Amino acid sequence: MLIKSHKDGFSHPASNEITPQRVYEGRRDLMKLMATGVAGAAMASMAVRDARAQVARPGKLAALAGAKSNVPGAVTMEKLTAYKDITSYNNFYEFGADKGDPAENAHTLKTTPWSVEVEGLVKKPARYTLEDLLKLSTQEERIYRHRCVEGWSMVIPWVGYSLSELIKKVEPLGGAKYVEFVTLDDPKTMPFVGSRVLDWPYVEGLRMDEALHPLALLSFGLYGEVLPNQDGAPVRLVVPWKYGFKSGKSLVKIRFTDKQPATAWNKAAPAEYGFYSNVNPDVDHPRWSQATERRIGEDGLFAKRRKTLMFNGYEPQVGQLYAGMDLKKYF
Ligand SMILES: Nc1nc2c(c(=O)[nH]1)N[C@H]1C(S)=C(S)[C@@H](COP(=O)(O)O)O[C@H]1N2
Ligand SMILES: [Mo]
Repeated sequence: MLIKSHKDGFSHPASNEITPQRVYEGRRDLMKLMATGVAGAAMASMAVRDARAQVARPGKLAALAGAKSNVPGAVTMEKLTAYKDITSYNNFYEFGADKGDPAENAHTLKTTPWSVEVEGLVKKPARYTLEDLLKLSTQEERIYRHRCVEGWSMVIPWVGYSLSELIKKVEPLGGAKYVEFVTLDDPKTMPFVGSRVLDWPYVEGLRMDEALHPLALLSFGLYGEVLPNQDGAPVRLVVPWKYGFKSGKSLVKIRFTDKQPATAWNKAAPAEYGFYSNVNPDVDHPRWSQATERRIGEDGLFAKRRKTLMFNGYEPQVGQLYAGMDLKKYF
């Protein structure tokens, strides 16, 4: 059943007890009720709830509304990972290599002013300010599974719109076969870009048809709020059928090219991280199996690892992109 009990969602806790996740889930329950036509007095409390949420938000993040998505596969009904886990267990090497480092260090990231340069093989190269980007298309909520190559996973309610919306606006030329994503490389605000783990800036890439797939998301928020810095503020990519490292954070440049981009992890360890990096339980990492995953938040004593799904469960939507390709060779 989709409808949850009222007990947890609609009680009236003191404002200091409200976490972004509780506010959000209350709203989510309400939306489900409204969809079934059962909403009543609960609606009136929404404004109050929102006002309280402003006070209760620890990071003082602004609300970012996302309409429901109609893109097939864009909303999984699986249990959401807690806001706290999504924002405190991160990979963002510019701020350190431990999972807790980004939450601790990324407050130095300066997200205003911000702009994204669109260049290369396009008819309309342009520099988009963040404000331009936010207005470019309708923000939607996408609830995606997120699978890190290290073997853990989450379920994250992102807010954003399909990357294809931006691509259509800039009109790629016929010769554009790939898209390169360059992320911020600022030694003044990012303490670890001097480290030699990676060749900075962090660069990622997609084939043009992958970039145009409606599930490839340009994201500005999560849990109905703007992205916290540690999750890639103010704008990042989310490619749900690929390992997490394909989803570059804090994007500053999008470049259209005729050659497969040299990507950060592929350059650092080509035998371990391929260009495609589609989630694939049958292709192990040279140092560990990819057959199963640990869902963050489920790590109690009796928690079982889950089976990892082909293309992270998005095979019905994206399988066609790879028809006839040897996925062991093009891993
Ligand atoms: N710029 C940049 N983007 C990045 C990374 C990074 O280190 N730097 N890490 C990647 C990896 S390995 C993962 S799993 C995801 C993590 O995103 P999250 O912390 O929002 O869950 O971001 C990806 N994007
Ligand atoms: Mo990752």
